Amino acid sequence: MQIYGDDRSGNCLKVRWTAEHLNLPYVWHEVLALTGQTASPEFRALNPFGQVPVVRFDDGRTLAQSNAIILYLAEGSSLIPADAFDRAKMFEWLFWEQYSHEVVIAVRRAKVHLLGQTDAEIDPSLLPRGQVILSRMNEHLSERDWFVGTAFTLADMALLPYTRFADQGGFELHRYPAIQAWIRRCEGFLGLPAL
Ligand SMILES: N[C@@H](CCC(=O)N[C@@H](CS)C(=O)NCC(=O)O)C(=O)O
Repeated sequence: MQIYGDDRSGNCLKVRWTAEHLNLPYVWHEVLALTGQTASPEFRALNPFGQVPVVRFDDGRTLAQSNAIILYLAEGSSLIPADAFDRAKMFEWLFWEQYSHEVVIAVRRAKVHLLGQTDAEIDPSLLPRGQVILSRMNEHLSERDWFVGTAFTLADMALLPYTRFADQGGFELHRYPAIQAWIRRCEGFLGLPAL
């Protein structure tokens, strides 16, 4: 399988880490977002929406949207709970990640860290909205080790990369000790070096 992704992107890292964890062989093609590379006709042929990550399988079929990709790769594995309710809770976090978390935490981090924008250029609502999001996660993780059930699932996989990068967006992770402990647990589970 060919993975087209940008290693600075949390959406892309989810896909890489899922493939790594499941020992799925892949070739990584680095495509830099925010530089126009995703707008080339060659890339648009892979993903007409012009976004990474996108995966091309050996039979030529392609799949975009990070959470759709990790769900497909992890089908039948322990990363997806067998219990229907736990599986639905995992989906609850996956949808929340894309609709509420990524659009705040990842967007502010991209503006600060990747685009070098100043506070004056950035939507001022992103910082307080992100703080509410991180507080909500910290509260949830104060009572449990993983987002769903008693084991690492795709809910953790999806929420990990941009949460781990949150400091780069001006969010102070030291204010959220349960999140920090969860990040260390995830790094241990996935074999990632600490940032
Ligand atoms: N919902 C999509 C979002 C993908 C996305 O926003 N990708 C960004 C990079 S993280 C991108 O490729 N943007 C196009 C560009 O900036 O060139 C997913 O989860 O895969």
